[in-house]
Amino acid sequence: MTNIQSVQLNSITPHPSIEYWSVCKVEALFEMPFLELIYRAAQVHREHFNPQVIQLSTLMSIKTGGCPEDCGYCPQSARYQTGVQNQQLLEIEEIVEKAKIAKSRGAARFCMGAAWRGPKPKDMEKVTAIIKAVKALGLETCGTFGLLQEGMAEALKEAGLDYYNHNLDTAPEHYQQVIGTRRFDDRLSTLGKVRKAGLKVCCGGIVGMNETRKERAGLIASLANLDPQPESVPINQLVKVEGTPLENAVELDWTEFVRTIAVARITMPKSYVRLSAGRQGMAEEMQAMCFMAGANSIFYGDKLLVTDNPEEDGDQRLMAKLDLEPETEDNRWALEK
Ligand code: SAM
Ligand code: DTB
Ligand code: SF4
Repeated sequence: MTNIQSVQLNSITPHPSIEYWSVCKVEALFEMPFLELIYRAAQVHREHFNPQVIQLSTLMSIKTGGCPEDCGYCPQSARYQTGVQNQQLLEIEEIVEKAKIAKSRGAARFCMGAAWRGPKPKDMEKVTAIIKAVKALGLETCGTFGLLQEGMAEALKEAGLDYYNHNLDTAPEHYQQVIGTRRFDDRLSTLGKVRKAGLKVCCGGIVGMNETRKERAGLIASLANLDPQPESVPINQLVKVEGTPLENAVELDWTEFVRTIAVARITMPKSYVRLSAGRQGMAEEMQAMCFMAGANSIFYGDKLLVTDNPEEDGDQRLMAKLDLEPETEDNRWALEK
């Protein structure tokens, strides 16, 4: 265990854009005494955000299953028998209907996911029309469509996309153990295109994929060293789906997941840290601890892409018990603070 004093205090104060996070420095945060780590993360959270507020995003799968990639965690890969029903790109009307419902239930952002390695040029006309229609409802828009070819990020931006979600997923050293059909650098290259087009970046990863703590620190360091840092950082706990290569991954202790949230908060002080996949199996107490550790965003709605998420009613009850409110333009503190 690291002595609290040995983790330099200046590593939690401003200038993230010029601070380099070595894996060692991130590992040292992971090794802090648990409650000190949470306390430190809670302090950083309060420097930049209203701690009573949670950003709500609703997810919808707009193209499901049949993906050619071999991501070892994913129920939508065509290579694994997971029972997921394939569905071609949905029609605009069906997506707009779901987006309206999400908005009426209090979601501020609508995230659309497609089980592609990346969009084909022929998909872009329909995808951009979908984004325009959702944006017209007055929702923030986010898309996660995989690797982008030249010019695609600009077309998405032009259509009204606010955020692009593209996760690093795991540490560079662990990447090839989980995914064989692309490289970590391919992800960085798409993230570069997304930034260049002026889109906001949503980029995070998954924990609980048999990685070591050092590899978890490697994932967080890779995210924190993106310059600028991502506006939004989803931290997913692996949803173990039968039929995927990771269905029997070793269960991580809950404290290790909460530590990961806290370390993400400390290293990326101005980013929204989203407590993402895996909430369905989490006790309310654990989720509350994640909020204390600096998580300030969730996926809201009873489905993620193909797996279950807590019901909206349950989330509303939990937020009420914790005196948390959904984020609106009025209760949000300036990101630049
Ligand atoms: N195909 C695109 C891609 O891979 O970027 C977009 C959709 S993909 C399903 C989006 C993200 O979902 C992945 O990057 C991964 O982080 C997350 N994900 C997929 N399956 C998961 C699982 N079983 N548990 C937790 N997160 C998962
Ligand atoms: C992210 O980081 N997590 C979301 C979203 N971005 C697209 C996806 C979670 C997927 C969980 C498994 C499933 O339902 O497919
Ligand atoms: Fe395809 Fe994305 Fe699933 Fe990988 S994570 S198999 S790229 S849908």
